[in-house]
Formats: sequence, structure tokens, C-alpha cells
Amino acid sequence: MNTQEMSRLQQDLSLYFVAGTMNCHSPEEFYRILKQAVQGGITAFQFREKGVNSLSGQKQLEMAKRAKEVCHKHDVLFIVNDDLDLMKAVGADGLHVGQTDGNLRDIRRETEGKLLGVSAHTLAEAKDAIVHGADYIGVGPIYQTRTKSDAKKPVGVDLILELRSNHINVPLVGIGGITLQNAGEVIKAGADGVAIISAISGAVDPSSASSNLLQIIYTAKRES
Ligand code: 3NM
Repeated sequence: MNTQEMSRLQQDLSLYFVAGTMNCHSPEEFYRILKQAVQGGITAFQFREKGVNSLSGQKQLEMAKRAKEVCHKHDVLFIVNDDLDLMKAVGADGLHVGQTDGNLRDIRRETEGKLLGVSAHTLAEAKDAIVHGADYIGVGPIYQTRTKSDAKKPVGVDLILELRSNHINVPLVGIGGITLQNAGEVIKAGADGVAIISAISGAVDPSSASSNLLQIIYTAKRES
């Protein structure tokens, strides 16, 4: 990735909404929330359809296609979580994987020409992801989260500071328990963006939640 592409990605990951239909009570509710989040200004979206009550097969593919259309109509990056076949079938912009989602070397080969994001919980995991060609790193959980049942112990913004002081220069996105109240400090610690489920999917008004978050993120970036 050249400098220009890297700087574009840093911008595009600023407000990264992550969700699946199971985070939103129903598939129609998911679609409504996503449309509102897009209107509110999210810059990237990750389709993360997994766990209890998630869609599978044709229904999952159809929803992924609808979600991609909404995102692309508004220049929002569309990333698929952990499902290479779905990423390909839907023509997503990239794939996001965790530490246990397979061999990174193979995944990088299969995602050539697409973005690859990898979740990391330690400096060693981040270094390993970069060696294998990750385009960005998801760092977390930063704070306590109630959304991911198997989430690790919160690492705080300290891990972001540690990665930056160890010359990790790829785009970093904080995830886990991020809200309007703490998004600014995640950016100020050195993250390029924040990834959020419940503070958008569970908001009374996902559109204003997104636009308020975006303002906070841009202000924190200017002040960093
Ligand atoms: N991944 P919320 S934490 C999907 O630590 C996910 O890698 C995490 O949800 C990680 O914004 C998390 O509601 C859940 O806390 C984020």
C-alpha cells in the first residue's frame, strides 16, 4: 500500500460500524439501523453475522448484498467478517478476521487486492498480522464490552500507545466498549478510528449517534 492509499484508509476507518442482524432484533431492524448509520456518516461497515439468531445461507447472502448496496451508494467501505466465501460472493471491499479464523498466510493470498483487517490483543499478535500483510489492525477490547461474550480482558488505550511506541504504523482501529464518552481518548492515544457495535446499533437514534461520534473523532484527530 502506498502512502496515499494508507492515508485514505486511515480516513475511511474513522467511524467503523460493526453489526449483524442479531445485534438489531430483526433483519429489517438491522437494515433500518444500517441506513441511519450511513446517513449519520459512518465511514466503514463490517457485516458480522455470527452466533445465536444469525442468518445463514441465502438469507445471509441477500442481506449482505443489501447492506453492501447501501454502503457503496454512500462511499462507505463494506467489509465482511470472517467469511471468505461471502466476501467473494458479495464483492465486498475486504475481510476482517480474528486470531482463530485460520492461517493468515492463506487468507492473505485469498484476499489479494482486497483489504484485510486482523484483530490483535497484544503487540506480538499485531506484529504477526503485519508480517502476514494485514492492511489494518483491530485493537481490543479497549474497554469492557457486553456485546462479545468471549471477549478478552480489556486492554485500555495502553495497547494502542504500546503499538505506536513500537513503530507499528499501519492503521489501527480500537474496538470494545467504545462510546461517545470515550471515543476521543482512543483516537488521541493513536488510533485512526473506532469500531463500534452497541453505541450505534442500540442508540435511540443511530443517525445522530453516528454523526455525534464522527464529530468527536474528527475533533480528536485535529487535536492529536
Ligand atoms: N471484537 P461494542 S470487542 C466484535 O476485542 C468485537 O476484538 C472485539 O461491541 C475484540 O461496541 C467486540 O458493543 C464487541 O462493545 C464490540
